[in-house]
Amino acid sequence: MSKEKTMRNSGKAKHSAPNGDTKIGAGGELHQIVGGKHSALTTNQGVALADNQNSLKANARGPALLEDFILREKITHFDHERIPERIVHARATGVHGYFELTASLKRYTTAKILTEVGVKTPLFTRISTVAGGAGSVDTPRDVRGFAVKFYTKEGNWDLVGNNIPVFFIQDAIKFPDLIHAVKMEPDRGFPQSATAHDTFWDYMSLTPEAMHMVMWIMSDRTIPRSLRMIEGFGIHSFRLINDAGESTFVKFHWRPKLGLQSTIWDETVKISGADQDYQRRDMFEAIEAGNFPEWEFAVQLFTQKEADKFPFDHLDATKLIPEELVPLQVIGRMVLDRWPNNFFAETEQVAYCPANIVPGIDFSNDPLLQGRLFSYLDTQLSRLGSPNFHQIPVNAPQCPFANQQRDGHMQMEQPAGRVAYEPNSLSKNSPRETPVGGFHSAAVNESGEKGRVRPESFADHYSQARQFYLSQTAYEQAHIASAFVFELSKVDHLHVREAMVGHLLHIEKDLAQRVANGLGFSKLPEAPAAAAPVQKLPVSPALQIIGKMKDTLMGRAIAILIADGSDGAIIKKVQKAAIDAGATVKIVAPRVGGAKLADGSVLAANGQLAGSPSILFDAVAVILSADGAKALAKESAAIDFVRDAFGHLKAIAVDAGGRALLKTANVGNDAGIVDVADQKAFIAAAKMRQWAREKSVRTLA
Ligand code: HDD
Repeated sequence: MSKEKTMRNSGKAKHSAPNGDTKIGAGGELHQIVGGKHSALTTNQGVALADNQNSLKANARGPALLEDFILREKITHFDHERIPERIVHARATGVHGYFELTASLKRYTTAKILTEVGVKTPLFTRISTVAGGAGSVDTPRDVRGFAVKFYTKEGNWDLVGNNIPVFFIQDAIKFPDLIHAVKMEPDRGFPQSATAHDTFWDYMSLTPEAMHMVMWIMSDRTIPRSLRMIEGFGIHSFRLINDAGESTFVKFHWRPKLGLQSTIWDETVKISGADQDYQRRDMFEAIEAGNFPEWEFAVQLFTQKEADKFPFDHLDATKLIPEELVPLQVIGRMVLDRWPNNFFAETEQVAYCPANIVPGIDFSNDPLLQGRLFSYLDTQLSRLGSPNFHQIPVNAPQCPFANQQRDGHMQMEQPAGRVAYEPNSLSKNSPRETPVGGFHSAAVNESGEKGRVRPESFADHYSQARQFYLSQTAYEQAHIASAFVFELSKVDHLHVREAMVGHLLHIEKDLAQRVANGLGFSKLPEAPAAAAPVQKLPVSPALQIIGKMKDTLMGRAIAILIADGSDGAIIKKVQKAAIDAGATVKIVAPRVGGAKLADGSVLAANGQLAGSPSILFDAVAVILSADGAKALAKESAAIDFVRDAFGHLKAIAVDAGGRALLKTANVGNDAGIVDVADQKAFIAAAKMRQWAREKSVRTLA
C-alpha cells in the first residue's frame, strides 16, 4: 500500500460544513476551519504533536511500537480519568454564584459574611441526589443535597444541607447502615437511586426515629419540578458568636424565589426516560438564558432559654423548628449565575465539609453534626487522593491562606525558605496566630457522665411526623399515602410492609388505613410500642408545597404543538403571551425542520414530537388544522402528548384542531382546557396545576 493512500484513509470522516474550509492535517485528518487562532497541540511535557491520529507503527500495517511516548501518555492519562465517586450524592449539578447580605446579624456574630451588608461573597453550589451513582437519572424519588461553599474573606464556609429540614437518624454512627440500606442491594446491583426496595424499608421499619423524614420523602418534595424550585436547609442548629463571646443558636434556610414546585409521580417516572439529565439541563438552560436562579437566605435565631421550652430537642436532627414557633428572618440572597467551565474540575472535584466554618460561627452538640465533622475530610482524602485537595481551584479559599503544612501528593505550592514550623524565630514573615479575629470556639460548659447514650429528649419519634402530615393539603396527603403504597408494594417481605403501616398508626390512623387498603391488607397491623407519647402539635402550613407554589410562569416552560396547516397568527399570540408572562416557549412539531403553516410559511420547531413529550413542559397549547389533527391522530406520541398533559394536571390551550386531537385521545374537558383565543385565561391556568382534575385521572390512596 502506498504511503499516500495510507494517509488519506487514516483521518477523521469528512462532514459537509455549511461554513468554513476543509484542510487536510499532517496525519491526513480533515479539519474544519471555523476561525480563531489555534495553539499547538502538545504532550503534557510541552512537545508539539505533528500527528494526533496515528500511533507509531513498525510499518504502515505493522505492530505498534512501545517507544510511542505520545500514545502511552495519552492512553495512560485517559485510563486514570475517573476518580472514586462519592458514596452518597454522586449525581449532581454545580453552579457558581454569589451571596449578598441584605440585613446584618452584627448583634449575634462577628462573621463578616453575616455582618457586611451589600458585600457580595462568591460561592459554588452543588445540588445532588443521594442514592444514585454519578451516571444515574436526575429524577428518582430522592432527597436533594444542597451544598454551598462560600468563599468568604475569612476563609471558606461550607453549608452542607438538604432540601428537607430534618434527617433520618439522630446519631452519625448509624449513617453507614442507613446508606447501605438505601443504596442498590449488594447481591443484585439494583435498584439504582430508588428507595422502593426491601433493604431500605426494612431498615426504616426498624428505625422509628426516621419516621419524620420518611413522611417528607414520601411527599412530593423528593420529586421536584426543577432544582430552581426547591428549598434548602442547613438542618442542624449551629451557633453564632458575637464580639462579646455570647452565642445564639441558628438554623439556616434557603427559599427559592420561583417558589416550590414538584412533579406528579407518573410524570417524573416518564421524565426519567425522556430526559435523564432533566434537572441538570433545566439549570444549564436557565443560566445560559440569563434567568439566574435565586434563593432568599433566612435564619431562625433562638437562645438556650427559648430552646428549653420547645416541645422537642433542637439538637435532634430528626426535628425541625416550625416557622410559627421561631419566625424566619431573611438576611440575604444567593444568585447562581455562572456555569462551571469544566464539570470534572469543578462539580466533581469540589469538596464540601460541614467542619469548614469561619470565626463567628460554631457547631452545636447535635450528635449527627458532630460525626459529620469527621467524615467529610476523611472522604475527600480517599476521593481526591491527596491532603492537598484544598489547592484545587474550586476548593481553594479566595482569601490569603498560609501555614506550615507541607508536601504530600500533588503539592502545587513551592514554599521558599528554611522554616516549616511555628513558632520560629528565624523567619521574619512566616505566618503567625491571630488571637483577635482568629477562630475561637464558643466557650460552652460541658459536664456529666461519659457514655454511649441517647438523651431522653430524643425519644419522641412520631409527633412531628404527625404534625407534617396534618399540615398538608388534601391533595398532598393523598400523594403521600399513594407514595407509601407504591414504595411498599415494591417490598417483597410482607412483615416489612406491615411494620411500616404499624408506624403509620402512630402518625395518623387514616393514613395507615389508606396505605393498608392500597396494599390489600385485610386488617390493620399492630402499632409498635412508642418510646414517648405522641403530642398534638399545631399544624404548620409552611410545611406544604402547594401553599408555597408561586402564581407565576417565571422559570416555567410552555410547548406549542403544531403541524402542517397550523394557524401562524394564533401561534404568535400564544407565544407572545407566554413569553410576556416569563415562560420559555418551545414549538414542537412532527419534524424538527418545522411545519408548513396555513399561510404557506415554514415555522421551524425547537423540538421534534417524539423527543419533546409534554412531560417536559408546565403547560401546552395544541394548535392544529383539521388535516393536522387527522394526521396526528395516528401518532401515538401526539396522543400521549395531550393525554399526559391532562393526566399531569396541566393547562391545555386548544383551537378546533387541538380539540379534535383531545377527542381522539379521549381526553375530558374541564376548567384547565381553554380556548387558544383566550390567551389570558390560558396564562392564568398555566400558572397552577389543575388539582381539581386529579380525581378524574387517577385513583389515589
Ligand atoms: Fe453527608 C456528602 C448532606 C449526614 C457523610 N452530604 C454529602 C453531600 C450533602 C450531604 C449535600 C454532598 C456534598 C457535595 O455536593 O459534594 N449529609 C448531608 C446532610 C446530612 C448528612 C444534610 C444530615 C443532616 N453525611 C451525613 C452523615 C455522614 C455523612 C451523618 C457520616 C457520618 N456525606 C457524607 C460523606 C459525603 C457526604 C460520605 C460523600 C461525599 C462527600 O461527603 O464529600 O462524607
